[in-house]
Amino acid sequence: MPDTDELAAGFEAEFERTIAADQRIEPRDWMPDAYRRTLIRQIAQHAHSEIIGMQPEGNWILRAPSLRRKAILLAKVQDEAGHGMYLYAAAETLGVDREELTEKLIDSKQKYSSIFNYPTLSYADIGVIGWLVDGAAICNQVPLCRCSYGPYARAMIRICKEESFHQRQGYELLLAMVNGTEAQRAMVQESVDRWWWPSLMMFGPPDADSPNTQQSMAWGIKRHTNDELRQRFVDMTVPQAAALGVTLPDPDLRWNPERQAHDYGEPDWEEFKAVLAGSGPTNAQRLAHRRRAHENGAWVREAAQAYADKQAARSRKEAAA
Ligand code: BYC
Repeated sequence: MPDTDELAAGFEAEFERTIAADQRIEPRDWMPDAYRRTLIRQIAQHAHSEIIGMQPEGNWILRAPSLRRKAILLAKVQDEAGHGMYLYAAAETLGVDREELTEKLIDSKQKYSSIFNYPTLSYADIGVIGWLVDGAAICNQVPLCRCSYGPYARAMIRICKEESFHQRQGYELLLAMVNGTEAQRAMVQESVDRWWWPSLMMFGPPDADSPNTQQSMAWGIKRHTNDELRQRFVDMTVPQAAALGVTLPDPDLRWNPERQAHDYGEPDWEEFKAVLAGSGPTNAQRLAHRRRAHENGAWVREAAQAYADKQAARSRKEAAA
């Protein structure tokens, strides 16, 4: 019989083999604690982002300018709720429950994406969030469909399909606005000016300051570095901005024929750190709203628990009869 150390070494070797062969780790498989912790951190942060991310756009549902625009926005915000649910479900396969993750979010012990700490000041922000924020999300998330952890990778496939749809609806809205009045065009440009830099920050700190990238890439959780994905986003977005007739607010942005990529300016990393530390323009408001929603939902959780208890008692009685 192998002793405990031999068994542990065997499990670890199997894990390493699976990662090296680019196959998926599933919930039943042995995995190192640090791999599990990294996934819980990233998936929880991702789920929280989807849930908090409903707030900036939700702010415009009652003020959407037509029934069609309202229906589109409602559907998009509902999709974000669905993404949050898939992701909490993926996190649960790692042994944490949603209640615990929600508590951590509202106690500020876990993060959510920096981007949702900025306010939505005009209706153009709805189009720009779809175009830039969902656009950045797609660049970041498509490679996550190949993440080494099966449940996360599978959740990302559906999420990415919906995010591409969101990006197109945002772009379509902006196309309508830039083909409208001078005031509408100015509204779009003003919104792009506010969202451009925060969108670049979504990809995380520069590679040199990213403590998790190297290990996450070795484990196949991340497939590209933060800077690689940021570059991909800039290159994808520049021609889309030209087609819309808007200017991206970066004087250093230009095509570099040698690199076959755009050079671009440095985001304000001090601002990024301040937002992560909780002092962004809407951090306090977003968390207060989430706390309120959680408290207001207490009766739903209690009712669901009472129903589950009743069903369980009935099954026990039937089994005993
Ligand atoms: N915001 O070592 P790093 C959406 C944290 S929602 C906040 O590079 P990592 C949508 C990072 O967590 C889409 N925190 O980390 C929804 C780490 O924290 P710790 C949201 C950030 O994990 C509604 C520390 O900084 N997408 O699309 O290797 C409406 C050091 O960073 C951020 C995801 O969540 C940030 N921007 O890489 C519309 C994607 N960046 O260790 C749209 C999944 C970094 O101090 N996540 N941090 O606790 C990822 O791909 C990776 O976690 C990241 C960061 C690329 C974001």
